[in-house]
Amino acid sequence: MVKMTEYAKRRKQLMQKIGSNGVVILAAAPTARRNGDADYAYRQQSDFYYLTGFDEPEAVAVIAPKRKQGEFILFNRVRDRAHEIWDGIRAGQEGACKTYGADQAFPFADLEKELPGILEGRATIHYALGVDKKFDKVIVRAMSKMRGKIRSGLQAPLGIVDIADTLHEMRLIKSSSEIALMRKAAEISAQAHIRAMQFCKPGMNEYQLEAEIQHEFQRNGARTPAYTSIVGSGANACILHYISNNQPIKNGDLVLVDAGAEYQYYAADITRTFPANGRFSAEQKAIYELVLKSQIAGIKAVRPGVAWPTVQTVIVKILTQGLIDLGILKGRLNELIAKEAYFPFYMHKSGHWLGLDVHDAGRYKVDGKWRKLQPGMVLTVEPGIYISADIPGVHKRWHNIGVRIEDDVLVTAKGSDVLSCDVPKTVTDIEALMTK
Ligand SMILES: [Mn+2]
Repeated sequence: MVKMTEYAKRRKQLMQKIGSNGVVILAAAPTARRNGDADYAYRQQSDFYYLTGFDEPEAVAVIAPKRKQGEFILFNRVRDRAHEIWDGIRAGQEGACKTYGADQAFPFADLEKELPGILEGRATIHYALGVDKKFDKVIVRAMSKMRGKIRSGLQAPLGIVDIADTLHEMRLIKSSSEIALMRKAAEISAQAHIRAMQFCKPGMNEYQLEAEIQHEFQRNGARTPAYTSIVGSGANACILHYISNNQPIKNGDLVLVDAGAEYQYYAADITRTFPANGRFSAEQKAIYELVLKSQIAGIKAVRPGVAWPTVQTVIVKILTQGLIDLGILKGRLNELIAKEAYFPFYMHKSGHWLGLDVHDAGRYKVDGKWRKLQPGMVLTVEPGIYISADIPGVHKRWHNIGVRIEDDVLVTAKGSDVLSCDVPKTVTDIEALMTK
């Protein structure tokens, strides 16, 4: 659990970053209607949650440093018995202050009335423009309303600054309580992958394996996956974002499972690839061990001070050399790397930041330069090789072998810590687990 005091600390830190003439405005995620009057389960917007811990819809958080009436202002739903009977208890304005530490709370309906007054005298609004189009208009209306009153001495904000410059830089470095939650999310996800390997049998459908994964997530308190699980067998393993998960798993197929739980808002993102029948064929094993070798080397490259793309460079070199050794690519290593000959087989990056979002906030380049890794960052390392049958010039014994291996890696002072290390990934360990 992240304590309320930590949210307050984050707001303090953010206020120091933006200075006393800035103001932060965050809108809660809208509720998503599934159909008729049935909603999807509500999930708060990650920036909003990171600063408030508040998980109700129809809310706006404003953080205004040095504001006399209070620096943390929450606009949220009023308590209303009729709605609460149907949808559950609301914090209301009293709860916003008592439970969530707001200095001031207003009914959500008062937002447009109160906002210009709060923005007065602030030079810059720190805001994620373009994410919530409807709310963008609220901000623009408040700003133009204030501009109309400039002649009467009112000071209107001059501009909008992307929240990525401030808040997202904070989100990139995880606190110890965040790391604990991410470790838990990874542990639950690891158990789900182990269960998938144990339950997998040729003749099952992909969705049945997905159900085993979901079962393990949910019984451990992770109600939803952090993203739609990918369970792709045979040729489907070569489709990067395959989520249909509705084909029968055939004997001799490889199964690629990319699935991670969301636990108390934090994501895990793990991929494993295993043989449907528990035994790798010679070709599957060759590709698998190549991907694994590159993944282990990629993880080894993760440590403070290393530029983020170094991980990719390490992976690309090993994969390209391996494809030469297997006779799939022909030519000299450096030339093949230079012309990206590996690209038809490995067409994505080495990974991404991980946190409240599966593709988490934080820039990859700062001032035009690739970012260097720092302790507290969490990133995925996920090389793959995908040999679809339509790549020209590849012998058909390699066809439809799709392998990706992905782990969640925390950068530590000394190097790294693999949060998702509980899932087996060597050929021997996977075969042992599956044929037990
Ligand atoms: Mn990933």
